[in-house]
Order: sequence, then C-alpha cells, then structure tokens
Amino acid sequence: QALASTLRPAIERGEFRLDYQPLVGMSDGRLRGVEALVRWDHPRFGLLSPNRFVALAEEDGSIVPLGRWVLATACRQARQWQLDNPGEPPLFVSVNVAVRQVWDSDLVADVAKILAETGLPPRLLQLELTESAVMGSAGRPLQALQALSEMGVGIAIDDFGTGYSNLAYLSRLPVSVLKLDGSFVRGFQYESDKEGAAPPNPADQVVVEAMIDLAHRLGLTVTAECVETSAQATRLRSIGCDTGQGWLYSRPVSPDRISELLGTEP
Ligand code: G
Ligand code: G
Ligand code: MN
Ligand code: NA
Repeated sequence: QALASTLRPAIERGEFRLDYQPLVGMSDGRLRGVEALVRWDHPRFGLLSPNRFVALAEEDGSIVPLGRWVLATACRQARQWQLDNPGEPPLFVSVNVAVRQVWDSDLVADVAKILAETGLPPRLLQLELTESAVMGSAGRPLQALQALSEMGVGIAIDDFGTGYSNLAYLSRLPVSVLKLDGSFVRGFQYESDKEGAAPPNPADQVVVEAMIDLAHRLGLTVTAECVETSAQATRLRSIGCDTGQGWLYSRPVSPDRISELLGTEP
C-alpha cells in the first residue's frame, strides 16, 4: 500500500506532529492533563488523521518507531510545560500505545530512556492501552505493565466497557485509570441540554454508575470520553466520574494552544 510504504521515511522527514486534547477534572473543570494524538502532515494528501494510518503502521511494524517518536515528543512537551509554569500543578500527558509496541519492542526500556532524557517525572506520564492489549495478558504484557507501574507511570485502559466481567480481571493488573468508552457517554445524550430531561437509554446510566462505583472500590479512577454536552457532564459528575474529555471542554489542539490555556488558568 502506498501510504504504508512511506511511513518510515516520513518519520525521519519529520512529517508527524502531535495535537493534545485536554483532560479536565469533573469537580472543578480545571485542566489536569492532555491526551497526545498523532497527525501526519502528508506532503501530498495534507493532514491525515490517525484513523488513516495507525492501523497500517501496526500491520507493517512501523508503529514501533512511530510510537517511540510519539512518546519522546509528548514527554519532551510535557516537561517543557512543567518548566514554563513553575507555580502550577503540572499537567500529565497520556499517550496511546499500540499492542505491537508491547509485543515487538522493549517498551519498558524505551519509556525509561525517554523519561531519563526528557527529565519528565514518571507520574506525569500515562499510557493508554486497549482492553484487548491487556486481556489475557500473561507473560510479556503483564511484565511490562508491572515494570511501568513500578516506575511510577500510570496505566489507563482506553475505550473501556465492552465486557463488564473484565473489570474483576483488570483489577488484578497494575491499572490506575479506566477511560469509559464514548458509547456509554452517548447514552447520556439528553433530548435537550436541560436538567432532568429523560435520557434515551436509562439502562446506560445504571451501568455507568455501577462501573464507576466498582472502579472506585477497586482503587481506579475513571475518565469519561466524548463528553459533548453540559448535561452529560453534570450527570457524570453526580455519579462520581473523576475526569472528562470531549468537545464540551476542547477538541484536540496544538501544543501552543495548551501553553496559552496554561497561561490563563486562574
Ligand atoms: O485523534 P483521533 O480521534 O482522530 O484519533 C483516532 C484514533 O487514533 C484513536 O483511537 C486514537 O486512540 C488513535 N491514536 C491517536 N494517536 C495515536 C498514537 O500516537 N498511537 C496510537 N497507537 N494510536 C493513536
Ligand atoms: O480511541 P481514543 O480514545 O484514543 O480516541 C480519541 C479520539 O476521540 C480522538 O481522535 C478525538 O478526536 C475523539 N474525540 C475526542 N473527544 C470527542 C468528543 O467529544 N466526541 C467525539 N465524537 N469524538 C471525540
Ligand atoms: Mn486514547
Ligand atoms: Na479512547
């Protein structure tokens, strides 16, 4: 495939960049962290979303060098924000990690090296893995998760919520955060944005409420993805959701925009 064959040289040519989407404390609406999201500034096709190339990069293995570049760039940026804003609680940065990075590369060594080189404190790095990357994870993935967790790096389960029983299993892994899949939050879509309007799927709310409660009892925090309306945010807050991400707060934006937001935080 044409795109795939040009992935590796494009990394060397510096055609990738990262945007960052705010992660906001639900209780106070304040910026806590950001998720790094990769884009390909392609010389012929223009700006490409990760949906266009991440799967290709996973197939041909170029996700390993690309993922390394993403990690290093995100950590360097997060450290810079920390240095530029000394009086403020530092932002953490959350980085998506593909299954192949866990299996086909020494993720633990890469992370340790990048943290040492950038000077980013490990607690300011969070890695997002999908459920499928950690389910049934004996051996290598489990060892990697344990080593990263011992280093102080946070582990989040991305797009969580397909199988309820998985939570019991996940609780035995060194996972610190659940990122509730956007499909659950969508069930919180009110007809109008006003308080008390009936949600289209009341069962979703019961399930989400129980998941948040169970997650908390298991010592995990919960981030809701795809929060688009203030009614969703109000409801999520009332059932104890810790962190929110979505268009209500901000779309993914450039690092300069995050720097501006940091400068204007009260
Ligand atoms: O930013 P956007 O919504 O277009 O992202 C689409 C998908 O690409 C999401 O599922 C996201 O997790 C994934 N993605 C974004 N950046 C990265 C990255 O750096 N590495 C990996 N593996 N996936 C990413
Ligand atoms: O799979 P992952 O959660 O990493 O994907 C993150 C993607 O979700 C980003 O590409 C981002 O653009 C998208 N996204 C973020 N916030 C919202 C939102 O509020 N609504 C919708 N529909 N998509 C969102
Ligand atoms: Mn993600
Ligand atoms: Na997600």
